[in-house]
Amino acid sequence: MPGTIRLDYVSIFPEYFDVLNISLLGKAAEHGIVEVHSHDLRTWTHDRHRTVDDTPCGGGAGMVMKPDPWGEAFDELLGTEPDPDVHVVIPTPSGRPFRQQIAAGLSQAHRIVFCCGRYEGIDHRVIEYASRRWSVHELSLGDYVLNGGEVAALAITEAVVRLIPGVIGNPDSLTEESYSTGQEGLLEYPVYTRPVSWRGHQVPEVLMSGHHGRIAQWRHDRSVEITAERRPDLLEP
Ligand code: 6GU
Repeated sequence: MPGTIRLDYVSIFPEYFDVLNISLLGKAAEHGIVEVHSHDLRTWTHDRHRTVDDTPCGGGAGMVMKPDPWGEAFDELLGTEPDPDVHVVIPTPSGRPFRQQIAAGLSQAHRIVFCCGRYEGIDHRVIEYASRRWSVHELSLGDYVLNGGEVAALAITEAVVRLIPGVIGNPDSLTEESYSTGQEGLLEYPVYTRPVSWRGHQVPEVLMSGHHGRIAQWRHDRSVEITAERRPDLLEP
């Protein structure tokens, strides 16, 4: 078995990460492949109201997460020594687009700390400070806005953990998938199972023909067709 990966989540809603104890990820944890720890950012506040936010310097709407609780969270979870093998993931709609290739890279890590911001974001000095010590990834799931980084951190976690050897039973389902992840640049073709006739809808005949070459050609054609319709950007040279 390859080494274990430790995942830490820092958030003002640490209960979001309770779901990691079920499903694929729960099994990975049971087998000792992953170790999950979630933390309440307010642990690292010292005032009566356990304040984690403040008004933005320069004015404007919303609130910004104060740097101090994050600094103390880093001190406790990571110390202050630089270590490029430690990965710090900061989900943010202004991050780089999260892709399968980034998931594959993170699946080789031994340590990932997810920093989940709320409000209008985290004081930028926190990102500067962490970037000087660890490998920081500001990542976005796509062009829409979530209220906080928690749901994004869960999505990123699932994409990463399923790539760790031993987490998915059937390794073929991972290699074939390169087809549909944007790695090979095409979306997945439609799939069918029995019965061949269902409520007046038929399984395409070619799939029942036993001609492997024709089946592969049909699937490729459908992939190109669906990609052209839904993600024409993936077909550009
Ligand atoms: Cl990573 N975070 C937030 N808050 N919103 C998002 C996102 C991330 N990706 C898309 N929208």
